Amino acid sequence: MINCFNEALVEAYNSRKKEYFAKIGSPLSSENPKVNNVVSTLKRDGLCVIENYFDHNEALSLGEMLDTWLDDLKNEKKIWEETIHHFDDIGLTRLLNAHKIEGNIKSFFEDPFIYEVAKTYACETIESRQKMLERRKPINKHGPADDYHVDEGYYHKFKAFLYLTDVSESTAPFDYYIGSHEDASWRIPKEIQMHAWETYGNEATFGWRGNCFDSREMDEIIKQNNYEHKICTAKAGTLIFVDTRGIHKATTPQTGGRLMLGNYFEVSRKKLFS
Ligand SMILES: O=C(O)CCC(=O)C(=O)O
Ligand SMILES: [Fe+2]
Repeated sequence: MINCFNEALVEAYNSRKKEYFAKIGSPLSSENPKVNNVVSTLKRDGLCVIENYFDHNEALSLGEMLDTWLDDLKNEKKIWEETIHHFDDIGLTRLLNAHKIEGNIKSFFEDPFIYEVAKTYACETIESRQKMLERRKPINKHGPADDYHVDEGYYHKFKAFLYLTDVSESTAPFDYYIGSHEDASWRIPKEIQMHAWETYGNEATFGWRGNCFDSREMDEIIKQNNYEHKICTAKAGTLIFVDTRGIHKATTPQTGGRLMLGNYFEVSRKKLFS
């Protein structure tokens, strides 16, 4: 295994990070007060929850319709050339490029408010890179995202989730530590490990990307930083904006499933660095 803290590696990580922030450009300056309100909450907390963004009943019936549709597709591997990912062992179904579903779903993925928030919060070069319909069934199996992790170290990763079911503590709420998106000393070794993983690959780092936290690490980080724990229980129609560079996890559903749409934003590394 490579030594993550050798000087050359740390230097390469520092210069890549510097280059990233030099290249991404500035955030958009929005004139919309609603956008600016969301963005200031996001800057402070890393999370902003907007209840009733979609009408509750409409969101519920959309969720029910999609639930039946996904049941009908349970043996299909593809729909309109798109792969349907069935992770039956953890009760997870994912359909990428879900904007191809006409109507309210397509409009959610094209919603200019969401794009403006992403660009004002992060930078103008951030793009929607994944548009996902996701369902989690309550089969009581722990999934890989059910442990605390960050999606990225310093690379922007920003998500807009729309719940299409009422989400309680036992039906897979999104779980986040408020304020953990900010710079802090615990991030640095994680970022260096992720840099090593990206540079040398799985083999060199024994498959350990370094973005997850065990309970001992979590206890230490929470104690030192005093982050507030937020479990996002909310009704269907709730929109959640989140900077997933902060510490978060999914929750294993117990009593019922969860359906949601997720628009995932990133700055393309390929465009920046090649
Ligand atoms: O499904 C969830 O609640 C969150 C999953 C997650 O870790 C993510 O979207 O980054
Ligand atoms: Fe995540």
